[in-house]
Amino acid sequence: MCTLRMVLGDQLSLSIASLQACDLKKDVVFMCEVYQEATYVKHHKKKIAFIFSAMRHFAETLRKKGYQVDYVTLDDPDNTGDFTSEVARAITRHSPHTVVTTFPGEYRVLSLMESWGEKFSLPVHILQDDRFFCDLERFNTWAHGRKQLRMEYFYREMRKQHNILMTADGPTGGKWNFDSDNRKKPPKGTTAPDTYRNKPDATTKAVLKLVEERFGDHFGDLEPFHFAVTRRQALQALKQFIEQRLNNFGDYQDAMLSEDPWMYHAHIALYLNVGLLNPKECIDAATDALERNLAPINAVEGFIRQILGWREYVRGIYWLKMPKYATENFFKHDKPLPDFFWHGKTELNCLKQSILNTKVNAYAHHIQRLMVLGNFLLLIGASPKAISDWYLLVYADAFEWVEMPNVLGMALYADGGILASKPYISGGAYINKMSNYCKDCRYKVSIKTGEDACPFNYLYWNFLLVHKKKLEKNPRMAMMYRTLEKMPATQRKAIKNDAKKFIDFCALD
Ligand code: DLZ
Ligand code: SF4
Repeated sequence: MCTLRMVLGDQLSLSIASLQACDLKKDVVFMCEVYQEATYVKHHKKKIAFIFSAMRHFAETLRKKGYQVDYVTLDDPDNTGDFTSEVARAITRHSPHTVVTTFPGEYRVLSLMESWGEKFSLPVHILQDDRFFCDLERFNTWAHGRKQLRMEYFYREMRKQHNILMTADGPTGGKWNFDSDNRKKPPKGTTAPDTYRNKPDATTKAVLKLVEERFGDHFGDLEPFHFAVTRRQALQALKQFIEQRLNNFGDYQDAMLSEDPWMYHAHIALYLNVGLLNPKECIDAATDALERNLAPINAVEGFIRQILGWREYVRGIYWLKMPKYATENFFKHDKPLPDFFWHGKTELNCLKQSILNTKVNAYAHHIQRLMVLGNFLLLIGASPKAISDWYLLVYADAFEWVEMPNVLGMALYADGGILASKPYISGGAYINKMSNYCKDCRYKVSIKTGEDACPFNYLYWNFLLVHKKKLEKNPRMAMMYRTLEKMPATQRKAIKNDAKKFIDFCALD
């Protein structure tokens, strides 16, 4: 009798726990493309194609290495469409004595796995996912008894524990964090070296056809499709970033340009999150670039903080706080998403650019996601659940463990401050400072109220007025409330009127 070893679509690593004790002669590796996973939120077409193609390539790699792989494709006529019934069919085919899985990236999938033992009268082992620097027990120990769970302190512990960017005297370069160097505006005419582009092979072409046929009504452009779908290609994408863009990654990390959706960012989160790359090799590549003087410390530290600090930290928060975290709604917001989030036809140029980038690429960089899209949705009072679902489905790198704390905690402050020390809100001036969007916008960023005013301006002050009770005691908000106090009553009234009109208009759109 064999062991059935399950590998999910975001577990495409040869070192994944469920494969670690595999008996090549006896055991069966089980993978399945299922309708329910692609549609419980209607994922971006490009994201589905990426996952299916990467899964098929991974199955092929396993076969070449001698594994016995049972792979169910989406168009298999017997495919029942969900994990539980596909595992049931696989058990009928192979009569295993045990099912082995790796801890998944979603609470919903963990609950399914936990029901299988009883359902199938078989032992089901859910092994820890050891592809992270910090296991969940270690995170919980760090979090235990702390009033505030700030990423910065967690990150410093990770740096020390794993001896990354450390010298005998302390952090490399004398500081833990070089973010203050990372907010430069790119000089006119800046063009960053292009992102990695891979040509679809026959496997990917078959997947693209399948996705168009079965998920044609989902959000997003399927083609051009140029993501890496194998480990070899993902390593190439990492190398290209390290050699061509890392040097400027820090300086222009927060900059947004209409003509360049990719900028100097890495665009490797999707590969890390499905397991084609592992976090350690990405960090090693960056420290190596620092040692070879290919990139400065502010770039290397900023990149490493995302992987060693932020990524590990949000995963810890997700598993510590679920399932309650999914329902957090500190501001009691309940508005639907404006329709233009699905097509990008809006006169607010910053939103138009960020949504269209998302639609074409299943990608937008972090400051578009945070300062433009998240900021706007928070200011208009859209429902955190609707927003979280949107982010989960539109971005190729979004899996719930990483998406949910970023959206509910960081972008929306829906958790009331577990993750962030204050809501991340801004008026138009900051968007203007970091982008070239405003010069081509129908609205005027310098005007505060009225027909031509940038909506971010009055929405920002309106938000502070509406949520005064919840926010005025926060010391980091004190300055804004002092400014608000000094505002003439007529101006406050104009702000409220403009905001109401605009928010009503968004609901109609
Ligand atoms: C996101 C996704 C999609 C679109 N399709 C599949 C699939 O067909 N098979 C699969 O194993 N996983 C898929 N995933 C990922 C899951 O929805 C889910 O996020 C992870 O299994 C959690 O670890
Ligand atoms: Fe966005 Fe306002 Fe600038 Fe227009 S003026 S692009 S709405 S920030």
